[in-house]
Amino acid sequence: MKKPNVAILGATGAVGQEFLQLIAERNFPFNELKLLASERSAGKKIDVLGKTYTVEEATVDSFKNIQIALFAGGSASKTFAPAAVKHGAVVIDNSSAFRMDPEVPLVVPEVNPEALKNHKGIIANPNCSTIIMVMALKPIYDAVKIKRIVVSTYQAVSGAGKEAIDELTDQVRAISENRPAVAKILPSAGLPKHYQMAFNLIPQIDVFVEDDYTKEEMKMVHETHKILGDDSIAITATTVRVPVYRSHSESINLELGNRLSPERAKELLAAFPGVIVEDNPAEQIYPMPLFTSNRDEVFVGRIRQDKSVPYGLNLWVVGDQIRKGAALNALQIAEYMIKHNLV
Ligand code: 3JN
Repeated sequence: MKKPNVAILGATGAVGQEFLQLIAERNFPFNELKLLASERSAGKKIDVLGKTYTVEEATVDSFKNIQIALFAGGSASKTFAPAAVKHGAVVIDNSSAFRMDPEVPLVVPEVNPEALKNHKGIIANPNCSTIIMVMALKPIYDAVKIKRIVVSTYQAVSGAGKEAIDELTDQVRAISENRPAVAKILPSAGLPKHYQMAFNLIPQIDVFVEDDYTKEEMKMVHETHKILGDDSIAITATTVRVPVYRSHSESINLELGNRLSPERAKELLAAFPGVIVEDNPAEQIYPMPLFTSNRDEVFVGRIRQDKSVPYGLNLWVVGDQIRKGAALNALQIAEYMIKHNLV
């Protein structure tokens, strides 16, 4: 196809800004670029590749003559995705609005690109914690299947937005200056109670839903089933906010369908596109969020046998949740669709 006209909805937020950075970095092909946001951000000027763009207020008519619409996430997706599709655009949406819709592909390009084939206009980008986990699971799943997953996450504050980043900074500064730390945002802005994030962990991400699990935990369960196309995997998740700015980490315990040595697991992971194995206990080499931020790949280390069950394996997985967990994955979907004439 000729170069697409691209619209970015939510261009001024963290994921929107990452889209723009990646479009420049990756030389993403586009003809026209339209930056859209809510009324509040309309009029802002943003430079992309040496050209200044003015952010426009998104309306249902913003998507006329757009071939690819990248949605940064949030509640606007529900309104604007059907409108964009009506105008003939393909929407790649970062929100959870359409993820579990059976008509909507939920895609990580390295894992299940085949799901894109029969799309109906909307493609869903999975939740960031899910993307980072399935990148490490896929090569193992293909080799020996997976019977059960026990995952605990250590999620950076940037996953909760810019206000949460500022809150952590303000709290650290206040505490170091012997002033009281103010908590108004975390675990989540709309909740009745807020807790100090600095020097603390908060075992709640998003609201509580079924059986005292959080919504984030249940997203990891349902989305992993859909992406791997296997509902028989037993999955349980605990999602935790940690005082880290960027990059989510995950401790993943697996019960496999067959024997797989840690050495073979390392080989399979190292050969998987988009994964880097960082694992050398003798040299104290393992992934850490401070060093994986602004990187495209998902990093896996601490790969070792879990001897408490017949075929157990432990992994420590870290990835930049704004890149691979959001904007990069969505852009890779767009690149794949352009390459395979699916737009
Ligand atoms: O908290 C995090 O680290 C990730 C947050 C994800 C998120 C936050 C608000 C709404 C999502 C998501 O992508 O699942 C959504 C949503 O679209 O439901």
